[in-house]
Amino acid sequence: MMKRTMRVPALTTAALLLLLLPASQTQNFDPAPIQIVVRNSFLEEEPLTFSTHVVYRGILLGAMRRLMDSDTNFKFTYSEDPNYGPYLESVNGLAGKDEAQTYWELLVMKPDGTIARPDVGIGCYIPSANEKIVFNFTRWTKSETMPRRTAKH
Ligand code: B12
Repeated sequence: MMKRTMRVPALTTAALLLLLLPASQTQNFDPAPIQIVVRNSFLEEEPLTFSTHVVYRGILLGAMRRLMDSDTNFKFTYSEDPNYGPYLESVNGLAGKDEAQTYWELLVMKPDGTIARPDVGIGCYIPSANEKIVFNFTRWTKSETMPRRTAKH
């Protein structure tokens, strides 16, 4: 009997609290839709665009794997760096080559059109909803490798 009278007010209070929470404080755990754009900076070709998603706070590599499993037009390979994790080696059969100083650069276009160059790779980057992840096949410049031991780029 005692238990019953304690429970009802506690539940009511919890329900009331939920109702009173401002929308800004309720979290959205939905998957985030993103696009993956594959671009070769040496060719005039139209970039390829794919739609996929990341799970809540999921990493880009997860979305790439999901896309590769569901769409035969998107393939990639990566190697495992002992310090920095997954390094994107090839996309759709085209691989970066040290001798030619080519690599797949990771860029991100935000919904407002601004382009950023993440300072982490595909295994650490956590995309936000509606970002366009751009894999840009390009060549690195001397300034990117000269300050090897000290600088960031
Ligand atoms: C040179 C360099 C590059 C060159 C490497 C070319 C080459 N073959 O020499 C190029 C331009 C290709 C490059 C690319 C990228 N890089 Co870089 N790179 C460096 C730099 C300046 C020096 C690395 C080096 O030569 N070390 C000395 C050698 C002897 O050691 P090493 O272990 O053999 O070095 C290898 C690894 O560092 C690897 N590598 C280089 N960059 C990256 C990035 C990732 C994510 C991985 C897994 C491996 C990796 O390539 C090196 C040569 O084989 C470092 C910063 C620094 N000062 O250390 C950043 C650094 C390692 N790069 C970084 C990043 C973020 C990237 C990119 C993701 C940038 C982008 N947005 O596109 C891409 C990788 C994209 C991909 N395909 O996965 C970050 C990594 C941070 C992190 N925790 O993930 C660093 C620390 C710079 C930073 N922003 O702080 N990079």
